[in-house]
Parts: sequence; structure tokens; C-alpha cells
Amino acid sequence: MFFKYMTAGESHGPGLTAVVDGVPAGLELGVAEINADLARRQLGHGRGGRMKIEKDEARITAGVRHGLTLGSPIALTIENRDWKNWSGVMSVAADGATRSKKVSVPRPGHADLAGAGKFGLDDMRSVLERASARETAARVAVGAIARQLLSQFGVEVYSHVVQIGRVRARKADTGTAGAFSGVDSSPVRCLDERAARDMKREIDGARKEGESVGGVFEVVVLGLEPGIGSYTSGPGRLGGRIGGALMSIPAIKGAEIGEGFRLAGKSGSKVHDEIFFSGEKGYHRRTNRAGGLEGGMTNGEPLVARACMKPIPTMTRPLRSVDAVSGKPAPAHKERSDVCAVPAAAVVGEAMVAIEVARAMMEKFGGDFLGDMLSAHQRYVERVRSSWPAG
Ligand code: EPS
Repeated sequence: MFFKYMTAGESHGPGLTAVVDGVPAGLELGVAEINADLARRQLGHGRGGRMKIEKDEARITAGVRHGLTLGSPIALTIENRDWKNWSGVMSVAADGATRSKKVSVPRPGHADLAGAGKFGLDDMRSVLERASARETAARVAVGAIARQLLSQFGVEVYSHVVQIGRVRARKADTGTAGAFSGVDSSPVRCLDERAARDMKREIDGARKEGESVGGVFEVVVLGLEPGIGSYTSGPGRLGGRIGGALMSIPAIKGAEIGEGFRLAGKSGSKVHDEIFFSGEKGYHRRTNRAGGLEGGMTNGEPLVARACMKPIPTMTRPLRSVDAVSGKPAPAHKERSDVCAVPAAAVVGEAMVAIEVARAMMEKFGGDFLGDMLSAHQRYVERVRSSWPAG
């Protein structure tokens, strides 16, 4: 399988590990670029104290030589700086383990209760350590490899936040790279400055009340040729893959492509993007309600995917729960956490979409050696531009 990856690591354990198999050989892989994405994931108004402790940096330990990928599995690690404060609680060995910080009251909305039952764990810390969104740092590092592969083909992945709590951003023009130039410096990753101010206020208000807030982010992929993905089978449909990938991010409760759920209430003529042709632009659309996907394939317009993140379930004013030891009612477990992590989730969303698009590109253009892939892509682009749709 192309671009197959796995992550390992507990939130307060020694570190995170990722292994990626099926990356083509010959790709110049920059660690600085991976670290830049890791730094972007750490941003956002509403993050908790942990982000002041960590400075996430990837160390590549396999699959790269002299700056180029070898085609062999790539392994990388990210150290948890906080580990030194948890080395007893999270001790790998039985020797030196301390039994403090045991968790017995599950948080509504978190993996604690079902996870402990499923794996027969009497300390819910053993669940929450892996269920923590800390794991997404490893995914962002993997996504940064996919992003560097995609950029070889002129494909770029961006994100922005469109809603936090009750505050929605005005619709932005996101069809060009320039639209996203200032997004990393927005405290909430929002392109609408006025909405960004209100979003910050929404987060501050939630913090004051011991609450948490969720929101919606959008991922936009620019530079894709038509025909990436496939209509010929369910698993080949790129929309399904992207939806599944976004839904696999902790706390994501909904995913949509293009105008998604809003399309359901409109009649067909108000939904579908009419087709135009000109010598200069080839086939093109004047609207993009489909979000760049038709029949599970790219159609040459920007790919637009959105995901909804629920409010983080760890709250300083906890909800009612039950102590699993005594069986008696008790306030849910409290743990240091974020009030809002939607801006960070948007960066994770970029990574997840980048991985799916990279995999589909490798299926279309071959995946052993970057040089072969680039030649196949070039031939395809020429055919698309000159004699599309016929061969
Ligand atoms: C996270 C690290 C965690 C949490 C957060 C994400 O660190 P800590 O538990 O030490 O504060 O801040 O995890 C959650 C929101 C969660 O529900 O588990 C990170 O690196 O992103």
C-alpha cells in the first residue's frame, strides 16, 4: 500500500513515533519543513499549559539518506519534553513506577469509560494517555512528508478556521495560495479578522466559565489535476477517504466536502457546478459547491473539505460522572487541557488530507521512484490539457 503509516506513543510517555511505508525514493525531505508544521500545530488561542512545555521537533531515524528518501520505511520520533515530569507515573518498566495520578472517574465525551472496559484497564490513565490529541503531533509529521511529496507536483494544502463556538467567519475567497498568506499569524487561524476577534472572546469567555468550545475548520487543496481518486469502487472514492481521514482525528464529529450538508436543502440546479470551456482555462467551473470532487474524483477545481470539532471533553468545571471504584456519583476527572484546539485541529486536518491526496496521486502516477512519478504526471497533464477527455 502506498503511504501506509502508523503512530505510537502516550501523551506523557517518552515520546511519539511514526513509521511511514510506501513513500517514493528520490524525494528531498526537509526536517525543517516537518518541524515548521509541528510548530503550526502548537499554535492557537485557547491551548493549555502543555504547549509552553513542548517544542515539537522530529528526528528522522530511518528511510532517508543524504537528504533523500530511499523508498524504504521512514521512521521518526518526537520527544515529549513533559516526560521528565511523568517518568514515574508513565514508567515503561515496573521498576521505578509510581502509582499516583490514577484515574477512576471517566470524563463524558472522552475515551476513558469504554476504553478501560474494552482493554480491562483498572486505571483510566492508561486509556487517556493514548486517546489524547497529543498523538496528532505524529500525524502532522507524517502529513509533512506527504505535503513535501505533493509540492513536487505543484499541489499545496492549506487550512483555516471558519467557526469557533457561536462565531462564524464570513465566506472567504480561498481559490489562491495568497488567500492564506496571513493565516498562520492569526491567533485562531481565521481569514476574517473581525470574526477572529470575536472567536478569541468566545474562547476567553469559555475559559472563565470552566467551559470548552469546538468549531469548524476547512482544508483547501490547490493545484490538483482532474481524475485523482476513482468512481469505479467505493474504497477508491477520494471523498470517502478524506471523510474517513478527517473523522479519525480525535474530537471530530462531522466531515463534509464542498458545501456538504447545506446542499441537501437545495434543488439540483442550485447545486451543481455548470461546465464551461475556453482555450485559456480548458474545462472549468464558475462555482465550486462540489468542493472539487465529482464521482469520487478531483475535477480540477480546488478540493475543499470541512470538519466539525466538538468541545474538548476535559473541563475545569466537570460534568457528572460515576467513580468506577466506588460506583458512586462523582464529578468527572479533571486534567490540564485546552479550552479550544480548533486552530490546531485545522493543521492536523491539513496533514490528514495531504496523506490521502498523496496516496491517490501515487496510485495514479506510480509510487516507487519520484522521477517516474513526475514523468507520468507530466504526460498526464499534457494529455489533459490537449485532448481531454479522449485519450
Ligand atoms: C495535546 C497535549 C495534551 C493536551 C491535549 C493535546 O497535553 P496535556 O494532557 O499534558 O495537557 O493538551 O489533549 C487533549 C485535548 C485531550 O483531550 O487529551 C497536544 O499535544 O496537542
